[in-house]
Amino acid sequence: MFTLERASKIFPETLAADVVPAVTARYRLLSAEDQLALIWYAYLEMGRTITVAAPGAARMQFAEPVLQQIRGMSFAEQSQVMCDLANRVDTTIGRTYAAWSVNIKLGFWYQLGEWMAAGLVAPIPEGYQLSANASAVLNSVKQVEQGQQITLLRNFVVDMGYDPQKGEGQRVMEPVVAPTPEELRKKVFIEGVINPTVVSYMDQLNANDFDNLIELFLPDGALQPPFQKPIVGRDAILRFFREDCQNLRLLPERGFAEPADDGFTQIKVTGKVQTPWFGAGIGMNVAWRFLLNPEGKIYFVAIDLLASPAELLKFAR
Ligand code: ECH
Ligand code: GLY
Ligand code: GLY
Repeated sequence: MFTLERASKIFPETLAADVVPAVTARYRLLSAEDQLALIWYAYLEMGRTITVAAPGAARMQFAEPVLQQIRGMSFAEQSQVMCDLANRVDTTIGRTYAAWSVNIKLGFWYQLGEWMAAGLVAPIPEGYQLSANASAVLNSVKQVEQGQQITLLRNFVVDMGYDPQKGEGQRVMEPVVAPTPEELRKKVFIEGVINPTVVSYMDQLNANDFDNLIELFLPDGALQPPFQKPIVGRDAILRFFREDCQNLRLLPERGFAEPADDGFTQIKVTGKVQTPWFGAGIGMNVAWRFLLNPEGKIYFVAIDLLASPAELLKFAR
């Protein structure tokens, strides 16, 4: 019998970008001032490449009241709010922030960054000196590939605010878009994989067709996002899809299927993923590791952010 524990170990040769949790851990040890300055420098370094379409979306209405409140403050108060968010202090804004979905949090900081650049919100003080540790972390951020950089930035932003429920509560999220109409869907082609569950998974996620997508999973199935614990059960997975997975672009390239114990099938696919925040500008190298039951339902799927592009071609037997 497969357990989640065992399922999560399929295709053990897959090399994930462990540099991401390593750098995140070092970042967490820095002072709030250093954290904010480091993110600012990293963000500038990346040329502030966010596509304008993403933050302009419906999500901004949720952050708007807090953004306006902050805009009305003095520079000293604004700096305090930002430090409190980074320090995860229990404040009203900290609690509001923590209850937002990831995309609302990202949109909030995107707006603050624009206002900082325009001089409307307290900038990082001119000539601010990063501590030696913060400089070292910033250097590490600069050295990793772009897909890993944006994963780091996303982690930093997700970590902020004060969440009394430690992630267990209901989140404020943007509305769910309608699925792409059938005739407008682009279908994937995966070299080496004709498995209909895997192909449907890619096509339905690309079409934001979450209600059909969830039907591919077993009731006790699980999905493990990069660097996270598995999300278990259809309800929780569906909530995750609706909250965090709109408008993703999955570009699977190739894969490999083989029989596993008890009539199960394990399938590894590699390729790229684009987020609406950066569009085609940044392709993240990922692997999907599927474990399907004898009826072709998903018992487990892990998404790994790969250590390097070389991993895209690694299918050890
Ligand atoms: C400024 C200074 C002060 C402090 C801060 C600032 C602003 C920072 C800003 C940061 C913006 C960062 C952004 C990052 C976005 C990252 C998105 C990523 C998405 C990855 C998605 C993946 C999807 C994989 C999946 C697949 C599946 O099959 C199942 C679902 C799922 C500068 C003001 C803070 C503005 C916008 C990394 C990999 C493929 C698991 C989701
Ligand atoms: N580009 C649309 C979105 O960000 O959701
Ligand atoms: N290559 C066979 C399959 O994907 O199912």
